[in-house]
Amino acid sequence: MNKLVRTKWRELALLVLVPFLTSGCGERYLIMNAAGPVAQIEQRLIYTTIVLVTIVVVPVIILLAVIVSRYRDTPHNKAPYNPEWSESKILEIVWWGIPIVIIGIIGTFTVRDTFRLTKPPTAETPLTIQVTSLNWKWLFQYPGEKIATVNYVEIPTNRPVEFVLTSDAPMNSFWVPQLGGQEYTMPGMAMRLWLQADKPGVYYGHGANFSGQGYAHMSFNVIATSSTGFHQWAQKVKSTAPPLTAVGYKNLTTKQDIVGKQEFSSFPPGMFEADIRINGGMYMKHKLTEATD
Ligand SMILES: [Cu+2]
Repeated sequence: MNKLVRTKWRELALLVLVPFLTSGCGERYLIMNAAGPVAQIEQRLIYTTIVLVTIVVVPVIILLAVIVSRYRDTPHNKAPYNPEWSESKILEIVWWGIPIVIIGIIGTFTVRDTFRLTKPPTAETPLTIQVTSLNWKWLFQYPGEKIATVNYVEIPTNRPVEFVLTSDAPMNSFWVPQLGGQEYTMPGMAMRLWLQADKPGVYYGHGANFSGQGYAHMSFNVIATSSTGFHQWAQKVKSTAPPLTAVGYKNLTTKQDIVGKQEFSSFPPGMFEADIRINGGMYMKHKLTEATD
């Protein structure tokens, strides 16, 4: 090996090793740092799938290497050569049977968890938050507290939150990796996503669907605090923030601005439902949980 090639190999090794060794398995991998029951169920499903898929993938890769090295065309190859061979019942059973069983197991777990997550994760009284994706911001309305926020959302811990999602702009997707999987926001439709935070903290959220120019700025924080902290915060917004008027909402939807955090002490009643109707759609078929609080 000449010197140049050796240097190249060393560089390549560093390139692969440094990010691998310095990243650890820490906070950076949000999806593997579940902070609530929904994300925990999904994380378990991901691990189960990884294990089951490994049962197929690893032997196949090993077999590939073995076959390539054993049967390759070299002058003194001693590998058996059997041109009349046509079938093997045992092999057919192995390579059809094992994948079928594995797909069956993954499918069973996936269906079970999918149905489980369409319901509130725990028995506590849920909190409803209506979410609208706009160009290039997120609007959150609290029908129970009658307050609204832009680009951040505060929730109580240990209580299921029912996010009802729509869009008054291109389709987007609402995703808070540490709390659970994503759900689409679509104009004229109301979609439902149950999430819950077990630990107080600030959780990163982002639009998970490319929706155009300002998409990169569509991130928001989910701030989870105790029940008392949440009520104090709601009271503070109620008493200090300006109201969101119909004109103000129109500005939010029509102006394609990138804005920071905002909060509002009130909003025009029925705005969320009207927004879905205006976009030619219908409200969720299933009755929403009564807004409590
Ligand atoms: Cu749809």
